[in-house]
Amino acid sequence: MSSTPAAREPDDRDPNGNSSYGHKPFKRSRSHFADRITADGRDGWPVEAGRYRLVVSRACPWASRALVSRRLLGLESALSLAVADPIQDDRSWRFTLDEGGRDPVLGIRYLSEAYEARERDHPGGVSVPAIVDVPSKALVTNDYQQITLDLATEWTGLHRPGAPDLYPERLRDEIDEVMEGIYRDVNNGVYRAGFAGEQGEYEAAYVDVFRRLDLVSERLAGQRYLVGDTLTEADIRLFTTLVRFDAVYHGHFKCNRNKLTEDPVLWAYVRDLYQTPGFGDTVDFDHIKQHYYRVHTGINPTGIVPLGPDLSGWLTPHHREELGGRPFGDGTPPGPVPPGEEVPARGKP
Ligand SMILES: N[C@@H](CCC(=O)N[C@@H](CS)C(=O)NCC(=O)O)C(=O)O
Repeated sequence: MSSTPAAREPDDRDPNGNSSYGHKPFKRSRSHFADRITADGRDGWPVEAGRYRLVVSRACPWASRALVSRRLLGLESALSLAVADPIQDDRSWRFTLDEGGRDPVLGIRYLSEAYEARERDHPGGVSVPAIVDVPSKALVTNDYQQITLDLATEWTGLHRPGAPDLYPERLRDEIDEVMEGIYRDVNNGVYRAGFAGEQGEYEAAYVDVFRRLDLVSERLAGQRYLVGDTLTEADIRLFTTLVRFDAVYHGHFKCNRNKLTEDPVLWAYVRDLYQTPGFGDTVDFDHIKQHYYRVHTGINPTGIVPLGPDLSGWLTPHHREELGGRPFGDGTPPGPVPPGEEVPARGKP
């Protein structure tokens, strides 16, 4: 098995991903815990079925990448899932959706307990996605840029039969290049706009967001997926921002030149992905809206959560199959969502 080089790390990352008010530009710093779970276990964390627990919030775009990858690759039984309450309190992500307010596998009430088990008084915030070692209940990694690449390339021994190759070796340079621009201007660009502390900073981010979306829209006008003719990591990373666009980035983050539904190419593209097993079945629009509008009180002081947008369009025909493309390459779509992991009706169109 070939080993994956560490992902190129953007230089502007922040452990919290959230708050940067005032006049300091929004910055993301590097992940603090960047150990990797690999086939050869070189960081001390070998890939092993049942050993690790993926902790996510369905609200979070970075965590949602891992949710989609895990489904597409069929890793649900090998890597169990904990879903945090979309509303953090002053101790951050908590398991109040679970009975007794405790994660049933780790037995903890707060994700911070796993961070503390790994490193007492660790600097930096508590963020999702996080992968926790079940036997020691200690955090292994919160490196959201690397987690999905490792699921695709290091966890292959546990992939389902028919799993797609989400990071094919021959396309890696192109995938990395496309993802770099999308990360800077779109994935992180919407945050730079939303958390801007001054007018110029906001305007620069807004311009970056829509310039990149225009480029991506042009690229996707004639091809079904971002790179090659199958789904790749690049599509996953674009999807998790696009699926949130009209619900939170357009209003709450002021990325409002147009709604996604007003760009016929991107709207059809994101619907195509949403309707592909493994993508839409991980998305909870209720968690997304509750988190952004209630947690970011600096930009939405009333905490009022909007009722819209109307979600009924998400299931309408997209006609993208007319562009060709083979979503899963020589593989097959994933099976149904495992029992207990279904998104509740109020989070779906
Ligand atoms: N902080 C992560 C990126 C992921 C991230 O920013 N996640 C957000 C949620 S979307 C988070 O957990 N923020 C901490 C908080 O809100 O308390 C990293 O830099 O590695």
